[in-house]
Amino acid sequence: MSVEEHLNQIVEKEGAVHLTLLDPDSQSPEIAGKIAKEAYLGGTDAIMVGGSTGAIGSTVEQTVQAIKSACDLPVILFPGNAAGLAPGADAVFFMSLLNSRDVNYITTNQAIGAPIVYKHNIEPISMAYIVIEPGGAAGWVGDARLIPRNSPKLAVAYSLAAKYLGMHYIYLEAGSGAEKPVPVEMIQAVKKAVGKSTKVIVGGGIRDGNTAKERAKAGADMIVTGTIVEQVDDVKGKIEELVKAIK
Ligand code: 1GP
Repeated sequence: MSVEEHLNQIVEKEGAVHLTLLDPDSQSPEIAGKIAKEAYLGGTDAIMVGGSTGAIGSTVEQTVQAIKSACDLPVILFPGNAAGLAPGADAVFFMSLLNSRDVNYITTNQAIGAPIVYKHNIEPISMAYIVIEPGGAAGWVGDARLIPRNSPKLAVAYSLAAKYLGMHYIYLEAGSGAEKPVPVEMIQAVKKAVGKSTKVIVGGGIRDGNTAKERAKAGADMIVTGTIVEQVDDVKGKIEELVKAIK
């Protein structure tokens, strides 16, 4: 079964998927492996590996290897650009930053990266990346025309465009460590418009079970947490809290 089928099956059976994001630039591969194992024990469904700055080349490859040796979870690359691709991962969120002003983040890195994905036989999962205020480093690096928090209509417009372009997943990103996560009203509006078959991923600034639960109830099929998992001492306990809240 492909990683995409596996994730979609979890959405069908359990309600929502929890994804743990590890930025190879934030810790050594060894520590990343340890965090991934705790996250696995806490019930996360897959590990995403990537970041906007510094997550490139051998750093990514070694982090992927360490996570693969530490647990059996699918490892999905979440590259900031083509340099964030590395062999050994099960899948890649093959994404286009739809509301970027910079063609590099819409199609150029995709063209540079596609032959690498092909060569290493990494499963591509087609995804629209839509950056919402405040946007964080992802918004800055990707030169995004940030979607205002109070404009669900614009998020819906981009999401429908993504669906009509054939993308399977839509990632609503508030930016890593965002003070406020993507608003519930925006998630509701996007999910209502794109329907069941297009999966909605939400991330950025989600730190506790309640915040995750509200977003899953609003229609998020997958919840991503990164910063909080890298910060807490009790990774397993934190993941259990988040997973229990959204399943
Ligand atoms: C960032 O959405 C992800 O790309 C995760 O955000 O680090 O705030 O959990 P956090």
